[in-house]
Amino acid sequence: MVNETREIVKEFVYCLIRGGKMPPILYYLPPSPPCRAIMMLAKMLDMEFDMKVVNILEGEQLKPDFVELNPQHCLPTVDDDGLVLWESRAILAYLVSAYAKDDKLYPKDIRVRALVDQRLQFDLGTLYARMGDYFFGTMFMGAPLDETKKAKLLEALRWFEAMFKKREFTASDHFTIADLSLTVTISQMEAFGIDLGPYPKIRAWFKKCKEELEPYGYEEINQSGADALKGMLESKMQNK
Ligand SMILES: N[C@@H](CCC(=O)N[C@@H](CS)C(=O)NCC(=O)O)C(=O)O
Repeated sequence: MVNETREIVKEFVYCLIRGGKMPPILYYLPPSPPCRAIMMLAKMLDMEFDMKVVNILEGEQLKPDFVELNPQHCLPTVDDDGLVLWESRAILAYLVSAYAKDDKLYPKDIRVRALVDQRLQFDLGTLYARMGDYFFGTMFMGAPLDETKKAKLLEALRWFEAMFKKREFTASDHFTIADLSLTVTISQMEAFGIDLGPYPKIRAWFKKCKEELEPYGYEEINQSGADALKGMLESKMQNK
């Protein structure tokens, strides 16, 4: 009853200040890398979410209500007034398009946007994917680390290094959502112990991205999450 009253008051307040629209709901878990990208973007856009923790370590994402919402049962998931989205990079693009005051983070210029999209997909399908392939089996299940998977990850890092020929950031001369997503990936692999020494261009770009994100929770949201996952990985490796 107390909760119901609280919800009614909340809706009433939103009616008054936002013409009736409730803030989007973000289903998340703080250390999750793709969730960290969304949380930092929310700060950059100064937007509010109704934040709902789903503890995937306890299997909460498999509860029927959540699977009904997102049959793929992954985090982050956003519900914006009935528009339900998952895949963090698609969420980043949507949130900028729907809530940013300009298009700087996801430029409308089709040639720049093409590069932002390519970089985002490189992250999703190659860089983040190869990092996960190398580390996550160990981090979640204590499987032995596989050197052939490490070689694939380092190959992707060399490709990423080679992308910094013309621009300061990955897709443009300014920071975009491609940099945000890739910063989370690079910070996570650095926390896991990948040496960025052989990649000077990645290191220079990474430094600039950290400066860019410093006011938007880089340490509290991103680094603390990266360190938490590093702790999980190390504890599984010690138990070997
Ligand atoms: N490509 C997805 C990855 C989503 C993902 O794998 N999320 C993990 C947490 S980091 C998850 O929800 N795992 C639980 C599950 O899939 O059941 C994205 O960027 O959003």
